[in-house]
Amino acid sequence: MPLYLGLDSSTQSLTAIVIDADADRRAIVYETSLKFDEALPRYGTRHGVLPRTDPAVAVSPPQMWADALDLVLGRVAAHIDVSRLAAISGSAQQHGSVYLNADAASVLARLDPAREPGDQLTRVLSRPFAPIWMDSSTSAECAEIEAAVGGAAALARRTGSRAFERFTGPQIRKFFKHDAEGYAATERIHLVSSFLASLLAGEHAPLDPGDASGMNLMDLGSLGWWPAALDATAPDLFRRLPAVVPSWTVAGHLSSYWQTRHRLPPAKVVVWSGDNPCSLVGTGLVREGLVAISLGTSDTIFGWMRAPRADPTSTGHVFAAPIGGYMGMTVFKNGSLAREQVRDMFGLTWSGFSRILASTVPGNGGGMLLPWFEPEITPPVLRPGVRRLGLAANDGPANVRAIVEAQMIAMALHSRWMGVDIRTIYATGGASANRAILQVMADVFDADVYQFEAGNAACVGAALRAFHADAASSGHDLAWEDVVRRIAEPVASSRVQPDRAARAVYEDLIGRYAAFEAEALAASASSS
Ligand code: ADP
Ligand code: XUL
Repeated sequence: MPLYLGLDSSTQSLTAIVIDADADRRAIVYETSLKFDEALPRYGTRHGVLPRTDPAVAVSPPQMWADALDLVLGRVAAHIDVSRLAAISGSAQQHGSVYLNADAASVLARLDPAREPGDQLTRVLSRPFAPIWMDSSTSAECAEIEAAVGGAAALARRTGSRAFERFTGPQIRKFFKHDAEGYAATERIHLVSSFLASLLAGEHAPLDPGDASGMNLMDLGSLGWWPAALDATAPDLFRRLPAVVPSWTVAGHLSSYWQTRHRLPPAKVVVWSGDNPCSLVGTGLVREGLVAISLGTSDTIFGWMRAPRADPTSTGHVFAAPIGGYMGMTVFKNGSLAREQVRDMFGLTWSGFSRILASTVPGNGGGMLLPWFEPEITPPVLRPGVRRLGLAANDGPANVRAIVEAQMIAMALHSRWMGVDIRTIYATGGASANRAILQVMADVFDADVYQFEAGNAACVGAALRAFHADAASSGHDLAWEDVVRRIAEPVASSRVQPDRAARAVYEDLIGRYAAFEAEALAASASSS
């Protein structure tokens, strides 16, 4: 029976999950993961990002992602019966872009299997590093693009989002403005997802509409490029972009490089998507009215939507969903790394952090903080800085509770636009292993929270997308409810229930937090 491989190239790590999709034996049969910083120290990244002097700039080396793929595929080949591997798909951190020159097509097709891929790709990069989703250096380009298409609301109506600094269109514009020669030498601009799919297939791969929605370039209605947005971004952009194809398209087959290097079969390479669209599948959110929260490097809250519903507050996004239809999402940059900062400030381990959460009281006696260690996406904060109210900066326990409460309250406030009455939350991402954090989530949202067997729903979603696409390519249109069964289902016994006594506390605190946040935003607007 066939096996399906899902890969997830995230900010900090690369994960592989193999599933056996047989109806009777359906299960995850192999999982492996590596951290970029630890497995590939020669690239010098910290948390997957190159050292930063300007907090607004965040870039990573594309060769590192390629070498990670090589290491992980080597492990997969050593642990599974490769003759059963039918199809591979992937998930990647969204928005990041890789710029390739005219030699890329021939180099991708003829990589030397005796050597690692990263080094061989250096000569095809027309921009040495890839700007990633943590970059917030393109405010000028955002304003220019919005002005050229008739304003932020017009851009949001067509593409699903107003211009955001990390979105690929503004990043492309910045490259064109600051390095016109590099732009001229660029033959193809890939997202991380289509770059890695191209590497697997040995030829330029297309994009799926889910990940293409994170560019400020795609028309959500037609699922094709919106000419006005392309014109507003950079000249002659259309020919540099991959085609946008349905998420279940088979882009090619594993190239001879991988067949020789790791003795893998010519398995189908299914178009990759972004990590959040893949997480929608991996948490089984294939119907309306449910939400998932991913606590990864970024914290995100998202749910499936039948029809696109714009966020009147302009903080959220509407993306095409990889199962058809749409997804609403709100993204926070100060997620896991902000929690880690507080953990490290007070010399704690995660279990110490959890014990504090369990032994401090909801509401923190009114003490609050705004968790803006880094420039924030939601709400938009370009000049970072943690603000505290009724909270001493050196009070470890109170700061631990305050950061998690702030993050959960911000998520509750800024997801209201989705119009979902949240009774149940599916939790995923690295920090979803922490039940003390999930208890604060349950209390703030007054909702039940569930965990999954595999903490990485994006990777599970990629494997399930490979399964679905393999069937679709042989004429079997599987229902998504059937695709996700028994793999993307929450663990029933993992339920974390809200504490009823916390309800009144949080009703009050959410209002006070909203006022505190609004005041801080107004103060920073008036000082700039
Ligand atoms: P990404 O996919 O964005 O690279 P992950 O979903 O793998 O990130 O999450 C990684 C993060 O998970 C780490 O930065 C770490 O802070 C967090 N994490 C891991 N274990 C725990 C834990 N027990 N409690 C809280 N956070 C945790
Ligand atoms: C989504 C976003 C992040 C990245 C990294 O819009 O910026 O969630 O996908 O995970």
